[in-house]
Amino acid sequence: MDDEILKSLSLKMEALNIEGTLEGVKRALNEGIPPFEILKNGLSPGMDRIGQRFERKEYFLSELAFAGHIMKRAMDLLDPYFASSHEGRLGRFLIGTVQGDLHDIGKNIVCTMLTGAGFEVYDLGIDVPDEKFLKKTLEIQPDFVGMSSLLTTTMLNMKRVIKLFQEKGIREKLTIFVGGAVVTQAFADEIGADAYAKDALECTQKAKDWITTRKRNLWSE
Ligand code: B1M
Repeated sequence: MDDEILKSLSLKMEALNIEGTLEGVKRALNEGIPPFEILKNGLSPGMDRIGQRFERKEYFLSELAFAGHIMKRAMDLLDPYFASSHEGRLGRFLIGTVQGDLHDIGKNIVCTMLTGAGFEVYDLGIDVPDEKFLKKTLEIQPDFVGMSSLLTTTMLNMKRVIKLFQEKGIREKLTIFVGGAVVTQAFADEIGADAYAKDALECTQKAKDWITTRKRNLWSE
C-alpha cells in the first residue's frame, strides 16, 4: 500500500502535476508514511526522472525550474515534521551551495533536518564564493562546514574552499561535510573532506556521531 502511494506520488512529480504532487504528499502523511520515506521514495525518484528527461531533451530549463517550485511547495508540507524534535544545541553548522551552483532544495532539506536535530545552522545560501565561506567561518567559529554541489562543473570548488582553510591555518579546527547529487565518498576522500553524506538523514546522523565522539570545541584549543 505504502509503495503504491509513493510510486503514484513519484509519477505525479515526474509529470510536473503540482496539485497531484501536493495531494500525494498529504495522502502519504495521512497514511502515516514517515516524512523522510516520502522524500526518499516518492519525491526524489520523480525528480531523478525529471533530470533524465531533461538529459533526453524531453524537458527543458523551464520544466526544471517548475520542478524546483513543486519540490519547494512539497517541502513546505514536510518541513514541520523534520523540524519537530528538540534535542538542544548540538553544535554549530555552517553550510552553503558552492560558487557557480544555484541548486538549493537538497541543501535546504539538510538545513531543516540539522536544525530539527538540535544543531545551530547558518545557511549561506547558493553560489557562495570561497571567501564568504572563510569570512563566516572566522566570524562564527563553527564545528562543521558543509558544502553542497549538484553540478560536475562546480564540485571542484569544494576542494578550493578546503585549500583556503588550509592556507589560513584553520582547517584542523573544522569538520568538513560534503554532499549533493554528484558527490561521492571517493570524491570526498580525494579533496580531503572529513565526511560525505548521501542524504540529509545520513548527514544529520554523521554530524551527531561526530559531535558525541569528539565532545570538545576545537576553536578553544
Ligand atoms: Co539542475 N541539474 N541545472 N536545476 N537539476 C541537475 C542537478 C542535473 C543532474 C539534471 C540532469 O541533467 N540529469 C544536471 C547536472 C548534471 C551534472 O552536472 N552532472 C543539472 C543541470 C545540467 C542544470 C543546468 C546546468 C541546466 C542548464 O542551465 N542548462 C542549470 C545549472 C544552474 C546552476 O546551478 N548554475 C540547472 C538549473 C536547475 C534549476 C535552477 C532550474 C533547478 C534547481 C532549483 C533549486 O534548487 N532551487 C534544477 C533542478 C530542479 C534539477 C534536478 C531536476 C533536481 C535537483 C533536486 O532538487 N533534487 C536535478 C536532477 C536530479 O538531481 N535528479 C538537476 C532533489 C533534492 C532533494 O536532491 O539536491 O540531490 P539533492 O539533495 C539530496 C542529496 O544530494 C543530499 O541530501 C539531499 C536530500 O536528502 N545533499 C547533501 C545535498 N546537499 C548536501 C550537502 C551535504 C550532505 C548531503 O553535506 C553538506
